Amino acid sequence: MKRLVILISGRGSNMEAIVKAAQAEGWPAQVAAVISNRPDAAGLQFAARHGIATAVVDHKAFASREDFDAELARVIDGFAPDLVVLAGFMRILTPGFTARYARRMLNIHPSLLPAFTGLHTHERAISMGCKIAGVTVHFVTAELDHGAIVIQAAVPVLPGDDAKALSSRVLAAEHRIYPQSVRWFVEGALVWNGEVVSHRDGAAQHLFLS
Ligand code: NHR
Ligand code: GAR
Repeated sequence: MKRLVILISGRGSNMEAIVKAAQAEGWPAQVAAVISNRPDAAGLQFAARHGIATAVVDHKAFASREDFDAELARVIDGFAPDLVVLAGFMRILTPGFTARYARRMLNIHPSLLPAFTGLHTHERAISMGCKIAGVTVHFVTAELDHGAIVIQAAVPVLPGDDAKALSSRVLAAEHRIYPQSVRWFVEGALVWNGEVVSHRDGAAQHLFLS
């Protein structure tokens, strides 16, 4: 059994999608813990209700990002994960932390990378007049939103969309591609060619939703 630790900061709907898919599809994996940097993250309650260990490492209690990341790593390592999953986790991680989990930490970012790294992706895509938006699952490296891409999903930007409407269309895609990406990792189906990740059997690493 592979062990997963999922990091959240809020609602946790991607974490929920992964927990449910792992159970329903009988993955060779278990969610060992859900960890939040915010004590009030709603997703902690879902995890606790499902018998998953939870922990809070409150970034406000630390004087520096290095101190926060050191404690976060100590708590994560207590659960001995094979994979760390960032699911709406909202703190930028230091290079020491990303190096520790190199090639075993995934993130979901709500844009079609390399467009719109960072925050407020939906507002920015709409204000740029983008006609297609989407979401990317990628491995985490020191450079924000730049690691190897596992799956991308595209959705239309429709006339009259605001950030809320676009984000809910993108979120439906997130709930499909994040469980799929984690499943591929735990099955050992992802292969590295230099800095690029592909699926062992050539499965489609894209999804188009209308
Ligand atoms: N850290 C590294 N080094 N590399 C990545 O690719 C990371 C990362 C940490 C988080 C997720 C993320 C995203 O998908 C992520 C990827 C937060 C911020 C941010 O600016 C940026 C990117 C991401 C998450 N955070 C503010 C900060 O000062 C706080 C914002 C808040 O609390 O609301 O850390 O885009
Ligand atoms: C998701 O849309 C995720 O892509 C995004 O935050 C939301 C979290 O939702 N992540 C980022 O913006 C990272 N900067 P969730 O807590 O319900 O999974």
